Amino acid sequence: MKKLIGTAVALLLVGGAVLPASAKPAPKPVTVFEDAVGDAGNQDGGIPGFSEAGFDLVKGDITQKSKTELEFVVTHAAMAPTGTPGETFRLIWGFAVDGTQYEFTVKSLDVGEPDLVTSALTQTPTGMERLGQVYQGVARLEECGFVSVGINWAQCGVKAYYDAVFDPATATVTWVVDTKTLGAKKGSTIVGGGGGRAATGCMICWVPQYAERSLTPYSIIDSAVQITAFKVR
Ligand SMILES: [Ca+2]
Repeated sequence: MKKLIGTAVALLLVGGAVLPASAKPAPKPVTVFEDAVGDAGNQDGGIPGFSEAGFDLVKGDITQKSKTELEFVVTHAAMAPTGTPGETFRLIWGFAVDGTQYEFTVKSLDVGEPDLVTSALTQTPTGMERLGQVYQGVARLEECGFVSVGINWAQCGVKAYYDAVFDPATATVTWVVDTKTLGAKKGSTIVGGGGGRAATGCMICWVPQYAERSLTPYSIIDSAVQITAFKVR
């Protein structure tokens, strides 16, 4: 019996040795929000054409591509062959990493300009380095606080810009962010945003450009809520 066990152990060792070294499974996306199809238009009420134009949120996934990279993918019900309309509409995703509020603002076309509201509040010129340049697909990352200036403003400071890829074939927009800029490390959790966005009805939403800094529930085209937390590995 003893000998038999010894043989079995030897076989196991040999078996282990021939396993390919690259048996690591591919990173799996985690769906952190879902939304109904056909409700894009005004305040989550469907208006013909808005879904086809690429404003109808369906779901959002986060995938940990590596120790230092997180991929964000937002899937829509449909998308025009040219992507969603560019400079005049924005996709906003407010979230928090270990309690710090952040916000992505994503658009398919961006003409670089200084951020006037942020600049006025912080007295620092933000985005000046982007003046006059045209970008195809961009995701702007901001860290957000909340200040009272007569009325309450959501105050956000730009942290970084990332390339955003609009893919009409899959009706998705994808961007990859480094964990360091997000202040995320192993064990960090990414949850839906509160902070200055909490009262606007937009945790995740498509809005016209004019409403970007003065959101009310009346300016939202389609919105979703992130209810699933993502845990950084
Ligand atoms: Ca939707």
